[in-house]
Amino acid sequence: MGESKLIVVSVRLPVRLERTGEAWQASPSPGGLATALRSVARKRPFTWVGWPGVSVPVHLQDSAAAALTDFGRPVFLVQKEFQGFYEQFSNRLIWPLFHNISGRLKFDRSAWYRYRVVNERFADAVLEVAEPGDTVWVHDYQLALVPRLLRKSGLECAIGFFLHIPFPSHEIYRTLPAREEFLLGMLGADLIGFHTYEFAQHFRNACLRVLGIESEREVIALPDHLAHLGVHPIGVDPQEIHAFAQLPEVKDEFESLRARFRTKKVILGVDRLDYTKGIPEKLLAFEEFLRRNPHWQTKVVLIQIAAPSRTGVQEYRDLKREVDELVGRINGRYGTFNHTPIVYINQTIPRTRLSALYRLADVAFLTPLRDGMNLVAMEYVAARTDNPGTLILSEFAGAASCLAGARLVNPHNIGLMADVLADALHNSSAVESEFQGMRDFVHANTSEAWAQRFLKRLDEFHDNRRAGAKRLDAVCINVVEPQRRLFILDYGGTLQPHVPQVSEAVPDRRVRSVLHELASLASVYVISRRSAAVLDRWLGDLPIGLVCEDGVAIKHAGGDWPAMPEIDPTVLDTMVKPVLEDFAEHTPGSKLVRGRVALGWHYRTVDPKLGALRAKGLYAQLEDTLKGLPYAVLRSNRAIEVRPARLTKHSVAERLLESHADAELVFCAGNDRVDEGMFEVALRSERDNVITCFVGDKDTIGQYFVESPAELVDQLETMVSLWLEPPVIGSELRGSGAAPAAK
Ligand code: ADQ
Repeated sequence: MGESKLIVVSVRLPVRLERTGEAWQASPSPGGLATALRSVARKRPFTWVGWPGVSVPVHLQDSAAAALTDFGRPVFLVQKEFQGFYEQFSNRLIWPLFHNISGRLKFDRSAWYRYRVVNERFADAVLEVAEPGDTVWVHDYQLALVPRLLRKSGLECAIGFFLHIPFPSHEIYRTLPAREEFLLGMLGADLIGFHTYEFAQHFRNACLRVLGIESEREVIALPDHLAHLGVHPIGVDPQEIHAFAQLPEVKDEFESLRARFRTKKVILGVDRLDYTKGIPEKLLAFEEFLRRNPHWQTKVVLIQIAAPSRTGVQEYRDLKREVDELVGRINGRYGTFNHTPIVYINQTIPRTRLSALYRLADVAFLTPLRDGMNLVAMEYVAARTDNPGTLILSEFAGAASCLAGARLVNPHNIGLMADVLADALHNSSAVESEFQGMRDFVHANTSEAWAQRFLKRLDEFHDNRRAGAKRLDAVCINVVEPQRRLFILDYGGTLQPHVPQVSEAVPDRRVRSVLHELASLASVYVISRRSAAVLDRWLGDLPIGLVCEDGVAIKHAGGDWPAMPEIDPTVLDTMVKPVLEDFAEHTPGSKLVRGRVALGWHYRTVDPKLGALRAKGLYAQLEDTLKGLPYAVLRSNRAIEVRPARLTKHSVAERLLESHADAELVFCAGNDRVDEGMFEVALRSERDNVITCFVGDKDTIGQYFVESPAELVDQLETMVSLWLEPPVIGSELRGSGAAPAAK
């Protein structure tokens, strides 16, 4: 195997693809990401996966791919896909939502469908070029599902994901209809990078509130791996910006601009024409500044460069009209024969030219309503090598958390921005020491350093990865050979999804049928929170064992329930109840729940953050209070419960293992921490074949996991069919060739 390669996946390949007749020509079109990856790409084999930026008819895709060989692996999209995936779902839903732009969500199911399909296409393209040991780095919100798709495929690579835009607070994120799948998509990565600590915390919070995953610091634990969260603010390339400034044509341009604006102060705005960039707010603030400061009216000019962007989207066309009108109004009101207050250029201009403008401007005025980072702020700092300037920057740009010498403004406060502008122009000799601090940051945190640091951390995490649970796949595990089998299956959340109403928790036809079939091949026990009477009604006609009230009594297949145990309530009433009452009183939304043998504190409707915090404290206190007594303190899904230790699932598992001492295969499935107590017992039993399977997306001590009860039922069905029709000797299956077994 050769040296491992880096595969970068982004929506666009850094290329311009042009067609002449049936032939294609590709030329580089480097953006910020390509620049950032330059030095990394020199050091190791490198491939880029992305869309080449134009629609390519199917019959010409081979020739286009050939023209693109040196640039990467193209993913071709037809117009419909592009429209749904890119324009609709990515740019009309995720983009405004993640930038806190309120308004009605435009969730369109067909666009979401396209988004998923296109993400699958990107993942497939990666799988075609990836080899074990490679590193895959996926970029941005358009491809959020790719990390998980790659992980699910079993790819043995380090997977990184970087979000270039903000991650919103959970109140906003929760409104996204596809919120679970989108989060889980990103969580497929080993390392998820954000520009700021705030965005990373928002993401962590969303994992807690949307998926119910509690996390420690910057690690989200999933069944099969750890997803680390990293704060990696992107940078620019100061050397390149400096080199631009040395070009003769740039020097000439700078001199001619300086001569033209000799008697004036220059304020500069450079933005994509995007509604998140706060261009109307900036223009209104400039207008207000002129109104409040008449003496500046002919002595200051605002140069606003606005690169056309997403012109196919209605919101962007509306913005263009709004900006055109504002510029017209302000220039009409404050312009003279010799002076135009706003020089407005609605074009993408060469970056060399931008560097001349950065050098010219006394003030850079950048007022995004929300921005992942804002590279223009950094480019401005990097360009001002000889004299400092004033950077007025929105506090809602990620860059505000890195550039300590900037004057921060709230872009929604027009009057305040006008005052800050006036102050900046009055005191235009910017403080050199403050500016130097920003220069130091920009030089230390270049785009190349950003890429190198991210990849270094990604490789470290991947090298130190723990062996997580594997996805349960009945075909690949050795379920065929053992002949005596014991199945211990939790019910709610494991065989059947959790539902709020008991009446809806009735087992469906598939569950009953698979239990029935399984019972002819194994000893099967179903453990549930429900009473003996309910379990009898639901499952009593099947030839299986039942365990009621989470461990209170066992009824063996074909037998009767034993007498239900009576317990002395003294400990629960005198030692446990007062503690739980105290916690319930101080934790709004939580409550005490009394069972026949147990006392619980439930916090399902408590704010998840508060609930997790209190649960930790309560657990520790109860453990301490009950030390040495035969009681168990159990943490389950958003509940803490105390019950006699002999009436727990843990003790049921011990008894079942004892009474089935000859079982060669023990299969145990559950969906919360209490069920993991059963896993421990099964794993400690040292049988030859123990399979513990967790249902859900949280961290587990189980060896295997499935995502949902439906997936578990699928796998149980597969096991049954493997036993009924065992594979022939010599097939790929391990443990094949066993005869169908009797129980
Ligand atoms: P963008 O939203 O594109 O990027 P930004 O960070 O400001 O925003 O980068 C824009 C780039 O385009 C800059 O390099 C700038 O020089 C250039 N540019 C802007 N206007 C131009 C014009 N008229 N002509 C030529 N060039 C122009 C997304 C996120 C950001 C995040 C970046 C990088 O929205 O928040 O900083 O990715 O992660």
